[in-house]
Amino acid sequence: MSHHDFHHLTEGNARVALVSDTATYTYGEVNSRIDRFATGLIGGEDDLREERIAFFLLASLDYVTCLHGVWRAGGIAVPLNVASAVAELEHYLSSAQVTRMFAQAGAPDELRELCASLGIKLLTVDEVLTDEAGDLPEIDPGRRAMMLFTSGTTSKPKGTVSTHQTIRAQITTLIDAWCWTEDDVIPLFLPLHHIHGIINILSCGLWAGARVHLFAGLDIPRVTAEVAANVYNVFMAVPTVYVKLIQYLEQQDEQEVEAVCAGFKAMRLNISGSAACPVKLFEQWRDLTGQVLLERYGMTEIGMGISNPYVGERRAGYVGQPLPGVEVRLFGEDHREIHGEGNPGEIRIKGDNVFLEYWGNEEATRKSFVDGWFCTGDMAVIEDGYYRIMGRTSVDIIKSGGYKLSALEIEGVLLTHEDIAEVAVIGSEDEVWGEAVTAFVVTKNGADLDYAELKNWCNERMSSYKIPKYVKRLESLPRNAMGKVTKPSLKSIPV
Ligand code: MLC
Ligand code: AMP
Repeated sequence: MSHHDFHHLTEGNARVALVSDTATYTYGEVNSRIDRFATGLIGGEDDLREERIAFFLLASLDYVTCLHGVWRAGGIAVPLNVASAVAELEHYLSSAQVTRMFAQAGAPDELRELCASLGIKLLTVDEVLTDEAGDLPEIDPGRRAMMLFTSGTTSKPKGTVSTHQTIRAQITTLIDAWCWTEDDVIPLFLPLHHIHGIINILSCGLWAGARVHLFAGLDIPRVTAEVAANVYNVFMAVPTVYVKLIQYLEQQDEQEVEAVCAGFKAMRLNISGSAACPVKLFEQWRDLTGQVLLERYGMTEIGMGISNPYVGERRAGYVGQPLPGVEVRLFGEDHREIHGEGNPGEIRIKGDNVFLEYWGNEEATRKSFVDGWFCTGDMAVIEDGYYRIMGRTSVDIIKSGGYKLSALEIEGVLLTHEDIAEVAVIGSEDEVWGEAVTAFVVTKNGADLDYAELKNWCNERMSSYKIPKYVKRLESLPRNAMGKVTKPSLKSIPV
C-alpha cells in the first residue's frame, strides 16, 4: 500500500471525507494535514524506518492524521485502546518499544508519568504539523505498517504486525466484495484499535472516497437520529450493537421506531461480524427493519476471511464463503486437510491478507503457522456450500461484545488480589454480550468478596470491559487427574 492507493486523498479534493460533531473535512484538507504531519514526524530524516509511533486518540481528524501520517512517513502505527488501564498501556508501549506517542492536549497525569518513565515523548498532532509538506519516502509494500494488540492463548496481548501490502489486500477485497462506492456514507462508532473499525469501516470508506461519520463511542440516540434522517446507506457493527439497538427501539414511541426502521430499511447494506450473530438476532433484525444482515468472519491476523454474499442468499447462522483472494481450508488436529461437507475442522488461512508476525515474538509467530497456513483456532464446518463457525479450539478465549479477551490474562490479574487463592475465568452465554466474563474464585481463608469492591479494584488494573460480569465463590475448583481446572464443567454451574 502506498498513499497513492488512497487515491481520493489528494490535494484539493473537495469531497467530504470525515464528519465529526463539530466539523466536516474534505479529502483535500485531510490529505494536506497528513502530509504536513508526516513531514513533521520525519523531521530532518528521510524515513521513519519503522519507528513505532503510538496514538491514544478517539475517532477524529487527529486519529486519521496519525494513522496515515505514520504510514506515509515509513513508521509503524500503533493505535491504542483509549479505554486501557495504565498497566495495560505499559505492556503495549514497552513491548512495542514505542518512541513517540500522540494524545489530545491535556492528557491525564497518569499517561504523562507513564510516558516519562518509559522515555516516550508525549505529543499532540498540532505540535508536529509543519506549515508546508516536504518530501516523503516511497514505501516498499512489504514493509511493516501497523501493530494491533490482540489477546490470545498467551496471558499478555501480542502485537500483530501487518505490512502495507497486507492492509491493501484486506481493504481491496472488501471494496469489491461489498461494492463500496464514493456515494457511501457510514457511521463509525466502534473502537479504533481493532480491524473492524480501522479496516472495514474507516479504511474502506476512505479508500472508496466515501463519507465517514466519526463518533467517540456508541451513542444510540444520536446514531438512530441520523439513521432516521436517512444519512447512512451502509452500517457495520458487532452483534451486541444490534441487540442494543433493538432494546433501545423497544423503549421508543411508535413514530420514532418507524422512522429509524425505515432508515435502516433504505440502506444498501447492514453487516454483522466480530462475533457470532445468533439466528434469533438475524431474524429479529430482518423482521424489524427488513434488512437481511450480511454476516462475515474475520480476525486481527487475517482481516476478513469468509463472508456471506452481497448478491445472493445470506444464510442465518452461517458466515458464507471464502472472500476472493483468501484461501480457506479446514484441518484436523493431525494437520490433515478435511475434505467434503459436514466434516468439522480448524479454519486455516493463506493469502496476501495474512499478517506478517507477532512483534518480537518469533516463537508465537512460528507456532501459529503450519505449512504456511495461519491457524485461526476457530472450528468450522461446510454445509450446503456455506461455512458455519462452530466455536474455538481454546476455552481460554472469550468474545464479549466483539472484544476478544484472554481468560488467562484476566485470571493473572485476579490472582494478584490479596483475598483470591485460585481463580478460573470462562465466557458464559449471554444475550447481550454473546459471552460474559465469569470468574469462579476460591478465596483465601474463606474471605468474603464484595462484588462492587472487586470491580473497583479491577478498574485500576484492566479495561472495564474485561472486568468479570459475574463472580462466583467456590470451595474448590473442579480439576482433572492432572490437576488442571476442567473449565467446560464450569459452564454448567449457575452464576
Ligand atoms: C462495554 N462494556 C462491556 C463491553 N463494552 N462489557 C463487556 N464487553 C464489552 N464488549 C461495559 C463497560 O465496561 C461499561 O461497564 C458498560 O458496558 C458501558 O460501557 P460503554 O463503553 O458505554 O458501552 P457501549 O458503548 O454500549 O459498548 C458496547 C459496544 C462496545 C458493543 C459498542 O463493546 C464495542 O465497541 N465493541 C466492539 C469491539 C470491536 O470493535 N471488536 C472488533 C475486534 S476485531 P460499567 O460496569 O462500567 O457500566 C475482530 C475481527 C472481526 O473481531 O472479525 O471484526
Ligand atoms: P479478534 O482476534 O478480536 O480479531 O477476533 C477474531 C475472532 O472473532 C475470530 O477468531 C472468531 O473467533 C471471532 N469471530 C469473528 N467473526 C465471527 C463470526 N461472524 N462468527 C463467529 N465468530 C466470529
